[in-house]
Amino acid sequence: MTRGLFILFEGCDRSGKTTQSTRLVQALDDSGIKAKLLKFPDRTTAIGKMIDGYLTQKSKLSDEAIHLLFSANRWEAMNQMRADLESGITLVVDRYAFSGVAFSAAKKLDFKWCKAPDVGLLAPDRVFFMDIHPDDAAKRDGYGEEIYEKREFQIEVRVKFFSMMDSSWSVVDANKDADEIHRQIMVLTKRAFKKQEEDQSSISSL
Ligand code: 2DT
Repeated sequence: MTRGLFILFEGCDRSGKTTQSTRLVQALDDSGIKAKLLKFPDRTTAIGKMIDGYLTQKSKLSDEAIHLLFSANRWEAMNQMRADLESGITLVVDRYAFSGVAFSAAKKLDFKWCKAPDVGLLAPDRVFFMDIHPDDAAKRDGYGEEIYEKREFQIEVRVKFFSMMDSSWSVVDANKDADEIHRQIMVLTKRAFKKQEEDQSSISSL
């Protein structure tokens, strides 16, 4: 049994992550590859509901406390994610630990401190960074409804994302047409499957 791949979409708000991750899962399903879409924060759990209250500005939490809740929200999904990957299901994930670090470090929390609670989480095989300048994102529908959707802050978040990139990341121009982006992501995803077929690498950790 070959394991599934862990494919992650990261990016600033309104960069099209949700649209593209949904389309990727559909396309994988259509081509006979079992795939599941996950989103962080998962607002359906008890921890996720606390996060949702904070994001929609119904409740207040310290920067440190919300950071740890975001991390705990990933940890509570870990056993299921591992089981899925081991059973051959590919996981397409909309935001993860890099969002956790980028958003909290943009609030000036210590970078190393921000990374610490996520150490040991499953690591993605490929990361697609949906890159859009915050000025362009601000023109998209619904922008500004949540706590972090402010221009200066998003610019800082984008810088933090760039500081965490390594060779497993691909920067995707999120200003392009959605169909064109989807085609590019399919090419990169097929390449990732081919590489996994050759390397047979096991799931690694952050
Ligand atoms: P969505 O708009 O994608 O639901 O994200 N965030 C997210 C953090 O600050 N830390 C995290 O660990 C994660 C996963 C990014 C909601 C907002 O929550 C931010 C935007």
